[in-house]
Amino acid sequence: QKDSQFWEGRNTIVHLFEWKHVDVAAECENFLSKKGFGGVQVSPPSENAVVEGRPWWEKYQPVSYVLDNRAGDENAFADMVKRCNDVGIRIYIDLVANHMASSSGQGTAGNTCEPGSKSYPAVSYSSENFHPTCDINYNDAASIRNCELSGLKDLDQSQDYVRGKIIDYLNHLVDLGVAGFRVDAAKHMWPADLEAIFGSVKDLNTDQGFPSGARAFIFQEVIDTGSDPVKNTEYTSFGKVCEFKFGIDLGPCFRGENPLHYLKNWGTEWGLLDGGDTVSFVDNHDDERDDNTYLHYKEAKPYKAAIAFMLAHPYDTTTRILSSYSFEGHDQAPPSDGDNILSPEFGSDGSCTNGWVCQHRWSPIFNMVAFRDAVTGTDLTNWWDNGDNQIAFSRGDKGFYAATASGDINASIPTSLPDGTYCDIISGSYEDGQCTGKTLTISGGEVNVQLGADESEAAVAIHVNAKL
Ligand code: LM2
Ligand code: CA
Repeated sequence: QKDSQFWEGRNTIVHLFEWKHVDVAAECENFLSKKGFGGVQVSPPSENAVVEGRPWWEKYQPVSYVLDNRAGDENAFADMVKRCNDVGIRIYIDLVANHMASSSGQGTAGNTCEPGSKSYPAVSYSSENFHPTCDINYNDAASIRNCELSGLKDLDQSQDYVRGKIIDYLNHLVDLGVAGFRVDAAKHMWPADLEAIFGSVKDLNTDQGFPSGARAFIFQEVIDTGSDPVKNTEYTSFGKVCEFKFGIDLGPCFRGENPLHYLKNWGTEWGLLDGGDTVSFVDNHDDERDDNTYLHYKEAKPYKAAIAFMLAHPYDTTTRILSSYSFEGHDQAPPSDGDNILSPEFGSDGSCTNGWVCQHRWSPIFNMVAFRDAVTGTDLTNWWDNGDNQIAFSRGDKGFYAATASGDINASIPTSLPDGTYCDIISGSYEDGQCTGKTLTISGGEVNVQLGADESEAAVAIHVNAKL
């Protein structure tokens, strides 16, 4: 179903890509719960193939549904979910159910598999549980569902036996307190099979704070950019879908390749699905590696302004932020010491140091999560643009955002926020009644905006909870 199960007054899922369970647990307690986040997407937690060089993508090659891989074992997983739920942070796992490993040998929990003969005894799956091997033809919907994605052995989810194994895995996760599932490669599975599987998963665990009768949040990876025979709308009757057009269209605007003022009617008029059916994001773990249309951490200035726009905008959706590690090539492993993934370390300013980028700890990003909480329930008002690459808007009487992708903004812009002096939470933070960044003044119903194109940030944002 489509309810994220966030605590009231919380928003946004952060994907703590490749983080260990023990570190996620600490982050829920020390940071995410204090900054207003709603939940965490964790990398696939079940046993995966061990691939030479330990690339991140070995986690997309399941060997079994035993909870034990480089992120931690079942005890660590259970402890993480409990500690996060206790402070109001929901955990969503990345569910790899389309396929099983193509790499042979021992998996991370010590079980073996033989992809050549499609044998995964620890589940157990054998060759009759898989579709016959074939290469995907992307012009044909049946081939997209029944053939092998990158040569990974393709499970037949129409079989009751296969459904039962996946349902058992999901029920176990629900018992441990998870709130939902990011569905990997959903486009490569039949919607009717997924609907049957998710419909059979038990209600969320009331011992971990979920209301009685609450159902798992489903958000599915269906890459639909318009040209494909598989439509994301085939999947929206029983869950949400990840809206890839969001980042594809937003990236060029903030990079200065498409005038920002076109964002005036951002949302369904741009061809995005209704926000009630989507999870929005500026980049994900695949796009930051493989697709330069999307903005990502290496283009930090427009990236931060675009994420701030996403979090300021009322397009009604579940927002998601990627938190990743610095890398050069597609295959680069997470920060590690031999076979062990390293825990993130933090500098005195709270930023991560040892290879982890930690976008969620960048102040313009986490401050905008607080902005989104502060403006809940308001509409977009007072749209302003200069006919080109400068925009601004208010969220009723609660918040205001402005950005430039070229040229300096020197303007007095009408707003419904009360007169006064506010802290710009993009250039600094509001802490103990003080502002560490720029301040903006509103008088006579107009906010005076000075934002130079050569400043280190491309946006400003103020809200009622950061008023001086
Ligand atoms: C996804 N969504 O549908 C994930 O978001 C994406 O990260 C996964 O690919 C993909 N589906 C499969 O779950 C990653 C990675 C690939 C990697 C696969 C499987 O981007 O590079 O493929 O996981 O580990 C690797 C090799 C590839 C090889 C394949 C099978 O890179 O060259 O294909 O394993 O051996 C022959
Ligand atoms: Ca498939």
